[in-house]
Amino acid sequence: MDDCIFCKIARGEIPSNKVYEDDQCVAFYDLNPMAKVHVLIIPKAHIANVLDISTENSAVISHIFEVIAKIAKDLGLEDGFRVVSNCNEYAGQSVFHLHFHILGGQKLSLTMC
Ligand code: DGP
Repeated sequence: MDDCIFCKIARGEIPSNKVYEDDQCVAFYDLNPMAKVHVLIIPKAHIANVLDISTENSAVISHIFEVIAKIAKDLGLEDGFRVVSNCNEYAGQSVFHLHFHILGGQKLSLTMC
């Protein structure tokens, strides 16, 4: 996807503050943090949002959750954190490349993300 911001981050064409990267996914700090720790994790392959997850592309989702567990431990979030994926207009999705917000580093209110 030529003009997708997160595809460009995945390809290294736009700089990001990365916390993790492998051949399938990349995780980086959110530009507009909603919590003391706010990391986004994305598949490198373009998937628009949760509605586009299918049998053909879902292997990366379980991989991403394994990586989320690693990142949470690496960043000291064992006391608790939240994983959120906004899907489409009503949820306020603003970047149409599947991403999971990892929010933590503090006690989270129920309204955060
Ligand atoms: P959502 O509303 O769920 O689509 O969240 C998109 C998030 O992406 C939002 O919290 C801000 C973040 N974001 C948008 N553009 C960039 C960028 O270029 N770099 C980084 N690091 N984050 C971005």
